[in-house]
Amino acid sequence: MQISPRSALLVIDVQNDFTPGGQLAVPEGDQIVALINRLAGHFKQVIIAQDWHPAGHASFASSHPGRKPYDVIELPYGQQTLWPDHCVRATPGAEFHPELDLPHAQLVIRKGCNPDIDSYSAFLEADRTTTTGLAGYLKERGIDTVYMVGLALDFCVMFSALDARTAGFNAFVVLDACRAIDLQGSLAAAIERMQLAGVGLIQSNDLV
Ligand code: VGL
Ligand code: ZN
Repeated sequence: MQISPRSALLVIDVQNDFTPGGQLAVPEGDQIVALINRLAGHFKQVIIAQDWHPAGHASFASSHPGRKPYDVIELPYGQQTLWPDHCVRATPGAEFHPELDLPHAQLVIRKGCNPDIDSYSAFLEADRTTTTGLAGYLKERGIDTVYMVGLALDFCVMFSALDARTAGFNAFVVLDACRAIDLQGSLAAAIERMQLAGVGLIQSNDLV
């Protein structure tokens, strides 16, 4: 599989809080970092997504008295899984994993910045209308294909991949460069949703 010059690599949420020792650690989340660094060397365009919440964010269980992490509640925009406090902006947990090494990345897109709205996707917030501007950035740069890697496969990677398809991009997820949270079957459900949406599910050795 050739990487066309009109491709971008989108590196999603490889942050301390999502790796072992963090507040919302994804199992083996640190084990993809070296592979992501290596893959990124094959792309001219690298974009990094960073979960970046204000303290007291609506997705935190601690913001809802009587609720605990992993409860699901109804917010004005729909169902919201509640999480431990994580990726609070400008804290060490929100920093990139120390071994992530992407010196040629040109854009860091921060998401989940709105205190009242979560954003798993790097394209659209959970109200499904507020855009991050990423689709416009990619289109203005002539990019038609997005490869996605990072954390978590069944949340931020999946929603970014689905939204990339909706925005008209070819979308691929490099499965061995991702890890999942897997809450109540969420990994299997994510794979099925991505397949139905025409997201290509590949392995890194299909690419390099
Ligand atoms: C994520 C839960 C909450 C992710 C972000 O990066 O997949 N998951 N915030
Ligand atoms: Zn988050």
